[in-house]
Amino acid sequence: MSRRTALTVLSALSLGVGLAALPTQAQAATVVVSNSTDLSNAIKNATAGTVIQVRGGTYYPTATLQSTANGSSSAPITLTAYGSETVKIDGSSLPAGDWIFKLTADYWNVSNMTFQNSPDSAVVCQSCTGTVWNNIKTINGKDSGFTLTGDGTVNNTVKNIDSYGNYDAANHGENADGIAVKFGSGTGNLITGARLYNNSDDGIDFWSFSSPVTVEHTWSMGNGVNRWSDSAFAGDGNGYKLGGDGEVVAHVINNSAAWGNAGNGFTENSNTGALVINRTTAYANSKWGYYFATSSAKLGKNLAVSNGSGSVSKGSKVTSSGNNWDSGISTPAFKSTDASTAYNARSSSGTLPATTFLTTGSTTIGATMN
Ligand SMILES: [Ca+2]
Ligand SMILES: [Ca+2]
Repeated sequence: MSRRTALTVLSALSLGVGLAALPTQAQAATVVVSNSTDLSNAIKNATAGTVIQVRGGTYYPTATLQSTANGSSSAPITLTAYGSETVKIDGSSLPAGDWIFKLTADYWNVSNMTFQNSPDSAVVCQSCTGTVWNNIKTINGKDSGFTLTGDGTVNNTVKNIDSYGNYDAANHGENADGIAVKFGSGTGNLITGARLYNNSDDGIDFWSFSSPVTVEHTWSMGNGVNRWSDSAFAGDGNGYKLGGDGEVVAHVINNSAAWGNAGNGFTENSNTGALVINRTTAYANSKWGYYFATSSAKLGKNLAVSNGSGSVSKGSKVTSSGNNWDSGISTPAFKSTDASTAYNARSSSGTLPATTFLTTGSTTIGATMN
């Protein structure tokens, strides 16, 4: 070996040692953060397999937390609370009109944290594929709590979310929904185990989304009630607003409930598609329990009680079978009409709290409330 060759080998070795300490894209890195700057950077710099663990506390980012980096189905990017610590991301220090958290990305798993006091929408996932949201709260913001939007919104799961108290004062409450899946398309999106309540506009809104979304085990209540002494209040207050803007789409709602909303419990909102509404309960909504005037909805085994305008308004194209307004179907008695337990803390696994509210014990009609 010549002297020159030996030096080259030595140089390469020392370089190699230095490089080995740097993370590469192929390596999964766990990052633990405890301040807003580190949180922002960790989200910005995440790559497939990155796990971001956020220490307990309340964080006040001064710019939207955001990423366009994709995980993959085998190496998602994870953003979650550290251990069982309580994490709140608070939008109070953001400029007016900014969102707290925005992903334009695929395969993120976000869990166990609260996004609160946003000056606009709290969480927006734009053209996302394969994201999983579990045990998050989007609360007390100035537009919709949680939003999926854009074409290419595919196979996302929103599980065990609480979204409440959202109110867009600038528009007198006209727009702030609990969950908005709006202005976009893409299949395989699921909302399950959600509580959507006391928002100024609707609990769920699927305005101008052209692909079917599935909702199950979800409660939507108390939306569209003017809780802000807004003299020009303009919230709609539908529990489940299932269309709009000319879309014709067969959304599916299973085993879910709507109560105490200022508008309708469940409504097509001009969607003429073959919506499927199955084993749901509408109780004490101010307008109709079920309003499906122009769609070819299939309403099956639903239970409507004490809604202001009546149980159902349905057009000639609706298929209605086994609902308590259909002939020969009786109305089982509720075990409880006291909703207080429905607002209790969730189970340790994040599922809806146990309640007898609106349960009947029936195995054939209405939501099971779990
Ligand atoms: Ca509205
Ligand atoms: Ca709305």
